[in-house]
Amino acid sequence: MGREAQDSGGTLAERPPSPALFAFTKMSILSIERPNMTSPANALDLSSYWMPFTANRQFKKQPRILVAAEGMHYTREDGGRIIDSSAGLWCVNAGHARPEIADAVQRQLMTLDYSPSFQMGQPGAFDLAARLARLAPKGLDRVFFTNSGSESVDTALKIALAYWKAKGQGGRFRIIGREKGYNGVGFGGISVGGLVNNRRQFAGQLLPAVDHLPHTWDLQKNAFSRGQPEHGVEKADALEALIALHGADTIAAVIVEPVAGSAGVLPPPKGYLERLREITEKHGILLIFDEVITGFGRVGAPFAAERFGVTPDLITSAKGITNGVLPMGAVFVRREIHDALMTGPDNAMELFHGYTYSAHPVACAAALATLDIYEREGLLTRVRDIEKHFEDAVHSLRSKPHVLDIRNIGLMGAVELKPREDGVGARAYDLLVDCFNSGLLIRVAGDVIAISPPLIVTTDQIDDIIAQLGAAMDRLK
Ligand code: PXG
Repeated sequence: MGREAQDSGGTLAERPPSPALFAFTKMSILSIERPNMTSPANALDLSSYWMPFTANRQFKKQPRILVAAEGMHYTREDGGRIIDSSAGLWCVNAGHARPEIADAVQRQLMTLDYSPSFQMGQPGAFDLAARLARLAPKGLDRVFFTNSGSESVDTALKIALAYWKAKGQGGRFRIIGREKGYNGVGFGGISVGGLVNNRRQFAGQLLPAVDHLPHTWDLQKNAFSRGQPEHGVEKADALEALIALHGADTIAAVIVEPVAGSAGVLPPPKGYLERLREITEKHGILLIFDEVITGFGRVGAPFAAERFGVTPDLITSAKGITNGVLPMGAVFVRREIHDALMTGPDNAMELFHGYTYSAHPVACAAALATLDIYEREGLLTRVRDIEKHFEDAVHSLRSKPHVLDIRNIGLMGAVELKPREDGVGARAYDLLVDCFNSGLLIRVAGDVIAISPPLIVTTDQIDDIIAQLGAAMDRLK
């Protein structure tokens, strides 16, 4: 028995194998035959794991367990393969199980597994920041590392506040978010965000000096829009009204997703982001784009800022930065904002902020290997070549039962269903279960089905996803 085994009271090898792991091992060996296996979930103890954003009791009565993934597909515990139409949770942009990333991670683990990020550095952090700075819109070439989108959002908000303090304008403390916005789940993120379910359990302790722009969803005028909707540029003018109400000199920043993701794919109305930029510039307010979903190629450019030709002052990112394989996020900051904080004596810390795992060496290695793949395979711009095919495919579902709206931009599509009498989300949940069992992983939010496959998806695979989804919609009550 090895020393570790004695110390820890048992290695993995000594314990009875987890049923899921057992299933996976069996499947790897028998992957050609793919035998019908009985459900190992029956043997799993499901009780201790409190699952995030999940109806735990419903799930545990009818669990859906994934045990492996490769390329465009997941493998269920019964050995069935299902095509991934959501890139995991919008993050696996280069597809699953890329050996280059696995190799880089393994090498890094055996070279420098962890190193402190405060008062110390490691080469990967500097390499990655420099590389990301070259990808980012011009001027946003200073990079702060986090471990998630939520941390990126809170970091960006804190940088915005610290910037104004450093400029002697600490009276600019107010932050403007947007209705239906999803900016993660930290207190900062849910305060500026605008999805009521994410806020109401915590109401009473949200950030106080926050206001919201109206959302841009307009079914009456924009239903079944392809790409950016025609109507709604004037929704940006609401910022002028908030400025008139609060005074520009109290507003630090405006934060919006360039394309609202979790709210159900709401592309910006034509001219809307330009108008927001114009107004923020006029009043000296910082503009933050939350690109946790749209960053890293999802809309056909490294960042949505580049796709739409509107440059904010800060960009938050995460997800696709490591192809989803390890947690990481990054905040891109305009150089002048960074430089405004680089004042005072050299031995003074400029920003009292950071995480134990900021610029984690293994995450940096994964991100560098991911960027290699993105660049080598042209994935950060590939979506421009396939988005017309994707758009036509998604909109071909228009005549299916229960469809209320269809929207798309880049490789983000949404099919919104009419809610059923037994509750918002019930119909889409039934669809998710049917799809899962019949061979398709979809992501639903309320009654909106979001389709956002890995950026490696072929046009044939897009057709397969839409055919499977359409067939499941035909079966839907
Ligand atoms: N900002 C945006 C725009 C996001 O979409 C976050 C911040 C928070 O990221 P983290 O890494 O803290 O989760 C997100 C996350 C979905 C879905 O299906 C969306 C997200 C996460 C999980 C599911 O809509 N977005």
